[in-house]
Amino acid sequence: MKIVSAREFDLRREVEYGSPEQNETVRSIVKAVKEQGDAALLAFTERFDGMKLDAASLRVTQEELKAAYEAVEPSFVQAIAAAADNIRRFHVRQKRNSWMDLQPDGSLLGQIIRPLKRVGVYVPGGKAAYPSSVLMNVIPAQVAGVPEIVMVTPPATGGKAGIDPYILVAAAEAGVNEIYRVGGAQAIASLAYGTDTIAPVDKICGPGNIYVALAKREVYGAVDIDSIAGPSEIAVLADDSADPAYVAADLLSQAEHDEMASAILVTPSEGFAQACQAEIARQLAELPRRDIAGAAIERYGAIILVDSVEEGIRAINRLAPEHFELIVENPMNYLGLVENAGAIFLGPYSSEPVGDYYAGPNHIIPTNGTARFSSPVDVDDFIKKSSLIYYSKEALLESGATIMELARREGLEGHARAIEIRLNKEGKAGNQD
Ligand code: HSO
Ligand code: ZN
Repeated sequence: MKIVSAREFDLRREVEYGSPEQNETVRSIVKAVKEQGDAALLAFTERFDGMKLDAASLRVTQEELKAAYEAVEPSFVQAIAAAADNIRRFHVRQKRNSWMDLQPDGSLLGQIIRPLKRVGVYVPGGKAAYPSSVLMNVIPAQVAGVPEIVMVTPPATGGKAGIDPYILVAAAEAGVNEIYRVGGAQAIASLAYGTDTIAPVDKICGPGNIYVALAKREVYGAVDIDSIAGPSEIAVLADDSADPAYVAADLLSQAEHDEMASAILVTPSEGFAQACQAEIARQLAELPRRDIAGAAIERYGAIILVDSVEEGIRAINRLAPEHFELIVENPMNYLGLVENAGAIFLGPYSSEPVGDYYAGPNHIIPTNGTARFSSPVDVDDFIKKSSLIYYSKEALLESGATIMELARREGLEGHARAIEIRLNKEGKAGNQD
């Protein structure tokens, strides 16, 4: 990994919008499923996944879920359950309450919080099917109180044999048992518009390939969607107090996700920079996914030398990384300076995988500099709010004239009269008592 001097370093990468052909394909798949429902869904499943299914076999059965438990190690079930507990406990802290304020004049103002009714979670096929991501999507929705959570995943997530049992166990441990073996743009369309077999949802979340991403964009508006996550990022700010082997390992932990992943070290110490550089090379050579991690650090990796920890934090704020590890002496002293980072990991023992799997915070975190204005997935992503207004007669008589003035200023006489008609009647009635 190259060492560069302090300068503006931008970790932003190309966002994929798909080729015109891919966009066209997705549009036609979505349209066909919207119009023909199950028939189109089954035809696309046969064409793209090579699986000839009928409507009755789309849904994963209780027996399959049971078989999945038998196919995985008991220690995995325990590990998933322990992670789910931590994730649930963390997200429970985010719950909001509806509120109402009673005014002295008897009027009431408030916000009513309600969960979304039905949410669809997409789980991709192949190697990127992470059981941990199932928990990270499902648990905040559950904590929000979403009564119906449904999962879709391509029929051969686990290769020819069918759906990956680890995914099924993660779903079941999280409490999801409505699962359909459908994937790609056709799965997104069926969640958005519904078919005879799959009832439509209010929101679709979860990662997927370019076709899934384009399909989510296509159905947005008919349903809500989550933000489209980019490749993983880690930025570490470390000084001489850090262990270069730990820092190198943490950088590689994200680099192994994707050839487009980004791993950046920021340090005020040239000695540390060199030691870390050597460690990265040494550890990379031993890493099973060295091809992916190597490509990532080659393209999107850097070691940035800065004059001080404070300057390092300014560089981090410009990057706004998804994950930020601060491994310096007394990291707490600098926390207040950190403005832009999706998740902040403090000290030498808060290695990023602690957050990826276990600690409790969500691992779906804004990428590509978007931590400047957005937040990790949480319970708020699965609720909606209704405003509540109850005006008493007294309150309307008091403020009616002001409202009418604002309405007439906008040339909206009908608005003004809706108030006036009440003032005329009630005002007189009011004067009588
Ligand atoms: N670091 C990834 C999440 C993940 N890591 C899943 C392992 N499994 C993006 O935040
Ligand atoms: Zn990760």
